[in-house]
Amino acid sequence: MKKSVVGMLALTAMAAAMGSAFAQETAKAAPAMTAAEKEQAKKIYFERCAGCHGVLRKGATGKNLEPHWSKKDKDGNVTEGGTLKLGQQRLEKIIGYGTDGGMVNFDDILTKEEISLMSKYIQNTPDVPPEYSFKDTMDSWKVIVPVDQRPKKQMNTFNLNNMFSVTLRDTGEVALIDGDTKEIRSIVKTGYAVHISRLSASGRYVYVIGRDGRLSLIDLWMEKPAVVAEVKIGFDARSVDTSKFKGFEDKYAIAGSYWPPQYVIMDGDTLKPRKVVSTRGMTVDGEYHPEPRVASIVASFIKPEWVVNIKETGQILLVDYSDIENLKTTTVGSAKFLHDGGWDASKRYFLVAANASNKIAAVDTKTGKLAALVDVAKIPHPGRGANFVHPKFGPVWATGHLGADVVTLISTPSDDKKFAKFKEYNWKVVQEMKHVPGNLFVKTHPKSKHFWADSPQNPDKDLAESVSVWDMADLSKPKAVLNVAKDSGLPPTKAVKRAVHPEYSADGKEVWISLWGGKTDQSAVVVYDDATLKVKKVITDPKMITPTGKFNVYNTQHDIY
Ligand code: DHE
Repeated sequence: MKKSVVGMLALTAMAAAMGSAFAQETAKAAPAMTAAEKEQAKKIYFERCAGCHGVLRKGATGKNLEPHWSKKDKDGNVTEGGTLKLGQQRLEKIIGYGTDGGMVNFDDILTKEEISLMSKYIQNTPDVPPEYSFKDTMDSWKVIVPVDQRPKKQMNTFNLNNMFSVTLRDTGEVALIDGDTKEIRSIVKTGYAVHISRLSASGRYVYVIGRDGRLSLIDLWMEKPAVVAEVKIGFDARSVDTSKFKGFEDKYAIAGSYWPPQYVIMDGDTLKPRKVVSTRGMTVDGEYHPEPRVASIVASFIKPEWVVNIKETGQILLVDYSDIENLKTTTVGSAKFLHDGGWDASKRYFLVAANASNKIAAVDTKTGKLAALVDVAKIPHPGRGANFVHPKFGPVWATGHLGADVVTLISTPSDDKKFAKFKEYNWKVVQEMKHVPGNLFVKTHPKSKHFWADSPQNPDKDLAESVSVWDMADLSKPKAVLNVAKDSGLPPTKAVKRAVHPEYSADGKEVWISLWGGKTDQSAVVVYDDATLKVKKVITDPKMITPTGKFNVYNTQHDIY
């Protein structure tokens, strides 16, 4: 007993000494900042940096940004240092001009003073933001139109199947655009830098998640669709989906939070919080991680289950929602860092990018096991990916890459006898189609003969403003490159108008591309005829500010891609 008290005292003294040595080192080396400067930098960090580097700055898609971090080789020699080692000048250069490793340049987004401020900020020890409890979630919950006061049938004449929910990123809104007439039917206030929209199984409700964790529920049956319920599920979020298995249609919603690292299960028609589950725990390498963020979430059609992909741990969770009081979860280890993904054509396998490992993980939702870990080119970024039948290799799922000049085609299994001869290719990369780096999203449609890929993160302005289109019947034919900015007829601007996120109309005959311009520039959604690749309509409006993701109701409801 005595010994252990002495031991504890010794440990406490050691910790205090270490703590003060650490504090002295930080205080000595980290540039001083006023409280106002820290507040300003904290806001910029949340808005611009946390998505890739993490709130605690342990790194994911982006590098570790802790002041004292270091990477050692097998002989124990330090090969890379933290932000204190990099120092003010080097950090300013990295933030301003970007790196070959994939860090984008911020010299056209942040001022010189802001770049200097951020360089100072990241040499200081990261702040740990507060937690967010079930009670906090509950306190934020608002039902704006109670269920019994909502329409009993569709009160408008829109073809709801072909509505598009379009993210207006910088205004924190979504535009609901009629796919048939191309008219904006409603602009709805949602969360900050709104990220994605998903549909309820019935197609009636749209769920929109903002980066600030605000989840908005829109009722498409109203004469003018509007938000009927809201809840804040955390401080920083990216993903949402609904229960789609037979018998559970429109019953539940689930939203994933980046900070705090947790997911929230809610009632589907009111967003009443039902359960909060933390995702903190061990990585696939067996190390504890304090910030394992919830990346993509998708609802299974073959089981009452969500596939919840945890970025930092590389664990894929299969969350069974048939009894949420006694929640059962299967944990499938894959690789780091999980990001976005989509179903194969059979909707049995979910394929997700482990982007820092340059791998695609495929989980078999029928058996609840990992089906494959496929090595692919640098930084896969599929969006939801794209499925088609390759003339030589049968059913394939495609992913683009942020860091490589190819689109990768992976053979996927099928129970259809006519595809039995392609079994030998399953889970192999069967082809890499030549593209350009900086690709974020790929898309096709079961009724289309074309395959579309954007390249909005390419440093070349022309390429960032263009999309590429392949003829799937003959992939050896040169791809068509369409300059969407020029095709839009909008006046040229110094700021890049990034052509981003191809999305099909419900009938698979049109492809909608966002032109994501500067906040004060005129932006547009350009609609192409998929058969002729000619512009059919340029949807533009002073309110159309920074459009990015577009979610066609029917295709999103049924996961058609
Ligand atoms: Fe996204 C999907 C995270 C930046 C547009 N984005 C996703 C998903 C995740 C994610 C986890 C998958 C959600 C799902 O399926 O449940 N995105 C992140 C980031 O962490 C990141 C890299 C940095 C950040 O700070 O947010 C980031 N994303 C962007 C953008 O800058 C984009 C291009 C423009 C924008 O609107 O912000 C963007 N992300 C999108 C879109 C989807 C998406 C359009 C949905 C694709 C789909 O077809 O389903």
